[in-house]
Amino acid sequence: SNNIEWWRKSVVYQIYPKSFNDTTGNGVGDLQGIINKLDYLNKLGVDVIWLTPIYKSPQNDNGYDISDYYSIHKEYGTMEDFERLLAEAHQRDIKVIMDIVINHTSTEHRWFKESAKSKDNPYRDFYIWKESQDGREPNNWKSKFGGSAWKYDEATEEYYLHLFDVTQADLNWENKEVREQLYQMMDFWLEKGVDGFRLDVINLISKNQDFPDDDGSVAPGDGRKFYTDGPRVHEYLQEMNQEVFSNYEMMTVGEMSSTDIENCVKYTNPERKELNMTFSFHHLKVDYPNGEKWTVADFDFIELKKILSDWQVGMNQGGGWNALFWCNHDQPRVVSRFGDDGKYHGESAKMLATTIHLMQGTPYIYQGEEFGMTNPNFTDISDYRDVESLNAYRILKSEGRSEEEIMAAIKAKSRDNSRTPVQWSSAENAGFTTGTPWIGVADNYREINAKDAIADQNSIFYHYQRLISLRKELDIITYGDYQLILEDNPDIFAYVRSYEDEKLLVINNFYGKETEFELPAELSDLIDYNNKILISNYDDSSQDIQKISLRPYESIAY
Ligand code: TEU
Repeated sequence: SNNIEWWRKSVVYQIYPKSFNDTTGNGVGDLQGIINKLDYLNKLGVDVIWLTPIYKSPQNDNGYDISDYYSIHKEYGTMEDFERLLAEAHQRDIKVIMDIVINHTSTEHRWFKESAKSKDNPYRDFYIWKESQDGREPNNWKSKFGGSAWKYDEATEEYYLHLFDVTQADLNWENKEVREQLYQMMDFWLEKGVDGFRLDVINLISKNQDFPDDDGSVAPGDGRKFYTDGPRVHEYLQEMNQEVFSNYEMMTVGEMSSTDIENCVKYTNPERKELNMTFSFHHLKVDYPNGEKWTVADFDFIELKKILSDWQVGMNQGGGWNALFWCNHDQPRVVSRFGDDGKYHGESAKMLATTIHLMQGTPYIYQGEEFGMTNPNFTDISDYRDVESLNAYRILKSEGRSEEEIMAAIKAKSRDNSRTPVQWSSAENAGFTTGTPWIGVADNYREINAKDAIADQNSIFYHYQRLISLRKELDIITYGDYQLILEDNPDIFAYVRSYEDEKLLVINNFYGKETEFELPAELSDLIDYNNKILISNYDDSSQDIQKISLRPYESIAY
């Protein structure tokens, strides 16, 4: 496209292929299944699809454990299927970005198998091996999936580092040969015509080479402060940009675990030639009391508004660029988490969509979010598949937590909440498969599915379609300044965008009860019958009335 920064006006649709659409009856989604839904995505109006990893993998972490970067995981199809998907998407002017996981590989990868053979194997330094310290792990760092971040290897009597699952060994980015091999791999996919990358936990690739113990003085004391936004991370990204990205008109989005605004400005300010945008997660930890994920808690709404607004202002002032999102394959479904998946299902899903889609950044829609998919009603640990959740169950049990307390926490927080099969219709298995799905279908698929959403002009689907078209139509959404208003109001999330002589007022009742408000004096003229309502979630909101109250979950943008 002629506009080299096409991604500033794009909306990205995230596909988790395993749960998207199965055309072979093996209960697992596949690439042909994605091709069959491209017209549906075109109707929604998205510009880019992001595929989570489709490479060969033992699937211990559903593809984030890659054993061969150059081949397609057999259950998803073949390289020919992928090339056909790419061509079919491009025919519809839909771009395709791939998920690139280069902080670690599967321990099934041939590099790791070589590396583990002996201390003097040429691939030994592709990974991070350390001797034990007084018979114990090299340091006290913790894996994000529980337990120590170090695994002892009997054969060579050393430990290897794994920040995630024990089958996901961290690559040694200090080793230039590793970096060269990874850049070649990225070129391979870009030469095929891929339009960009989502880079998995890319801010973890540079570790403090002293590998010091974490003295726990800064919570969480799990060692993350020694590898998050690490000493050489910006150097590596600038090298990656120089070696690979700069040769293509492409888009890059970095997934930043933990991180902060200052680093994300550095990652995304175009002058630094690193990435185009970043995902950060602080707004998705407002229901983690004291940072503890496996605890059921209401979310802190004031904190949610503050974090999202600080990132809007901080990134804008620094010349950075946010990826905007409520959910992905690691997060619960947003309508169940921050909205109401019962009485006000439609109103709250639309309100949440408006809240984030009229901010500055590139919005991401997670498969099924566009018609309001909810968390499933799983009741037993045997319903779950996610390695993080299954590890948590085992660890919390060993810590003596009761079964019902553990299951309540897993039901609220598990990554499987967003990994149930996309609900295409009210047919068996929600039209996802003619076989047995690899994970259960949410039992509300007869009421909540894409087919019924398409047939209902008032559905959540058409609300997303409208938001996507507004982003193309109005420069104020892409380029306008952002200011949070009514910041202390415990029910309303309201902000004003300003651009040239225009204002865009977005005002959302986040809760299921009527609420009153009064705009600051300098903004009171913003709400009058002169203004055009751009989008609302009650179909009678267009009444020319002076607005001083909002109905349950009511959302209006002027
Ligand atoms: O996620 C990394 C990440 O930050 C989350 O997994 C988070 O650490 C975890 O949910 C604990 O709260 C990326 C991928 O999105 C995720 O699916 C992978 O499991 C992970 O990296 C390892 O590749």
